[in-house]
Amino acid sequence: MIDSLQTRFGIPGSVAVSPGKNNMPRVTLSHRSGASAEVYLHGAHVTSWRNAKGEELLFLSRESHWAADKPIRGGVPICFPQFSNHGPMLLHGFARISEWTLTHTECRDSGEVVVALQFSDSNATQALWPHRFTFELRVTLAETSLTMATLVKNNGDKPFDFELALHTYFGVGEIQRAAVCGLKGVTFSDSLRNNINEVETRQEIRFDQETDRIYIKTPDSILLRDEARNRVIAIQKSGMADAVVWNPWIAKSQRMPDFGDDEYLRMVCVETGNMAGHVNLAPSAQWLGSTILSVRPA
Ligand code: TA6
Repeated sequence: MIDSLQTRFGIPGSVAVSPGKNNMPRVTLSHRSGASAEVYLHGAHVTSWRNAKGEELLFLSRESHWAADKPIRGGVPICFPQFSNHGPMLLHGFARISEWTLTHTECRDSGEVVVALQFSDSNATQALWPHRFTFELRVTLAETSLTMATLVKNNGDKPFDFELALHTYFGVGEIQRAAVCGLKGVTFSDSLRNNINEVETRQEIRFDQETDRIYIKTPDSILLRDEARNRVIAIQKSGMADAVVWNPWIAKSQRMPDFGDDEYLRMVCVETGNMAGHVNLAPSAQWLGSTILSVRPA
């Protein structure tokens, strides 16, 4: 199957389909600058984004599962049609543990490298969520940016509500020298304090304890400062209302079997999507949302 995908979708020097961890199908995007990215068909899961120097910008746990029935720990899990435990489904919904279909690859004259994957309803999803849908993820790699565009289509004859998140795990040099900026004045729901709402007062959110907050209707531009590595990652969302900031810190890290006890020191999640409220999609309608990650020296 991987060989036939490579034959159909491979582009010499730009796109390769090959066996990844545990022989799971993986698409590797290579930009002429030296930047690269990897996307698994399992969950349409972006597992790597490297800058032109080959430095990894995302976090991937050394303890991650690589199994058909489990999410990959790290990179960019896709949460859909439910975020967290906001409904009756398994945590974060079924999209991230489903097998997606590779539908398109492209290397543009500008040098950008593109891969698109699709996921539609099945008997299995209908049993969990009785709606007909198509979800497309389009990943575009440029020299200093990675764009993830999501499209959800309602293929049925009745409206449905969904939540969606790009649950991005960023790598940082040292968590004590990392800061998330741009959320001052935004109302957040604190998942660690019975979901109470408060207003963020800090211009720079820094980390010295478990942090798990859904920021509601945030500005579209958020910054992650990685002081230890002297770099800034700009997070620019569009069509996505909310953001989550999460670091598990010590105790939760120890409770997660697919996460190293010390790995909280080198990661932070800044997630984008609609997690504080549902998107309602009418029959035949489609919803578009995207997030552009770009990296620059601090
Ligand atoms: O986005 C934050 C969060 O909801 C945390 O509460 C934590 O559960 C995290 O997602 C990871 O979820 P997972 O199911 O991947 O362990």
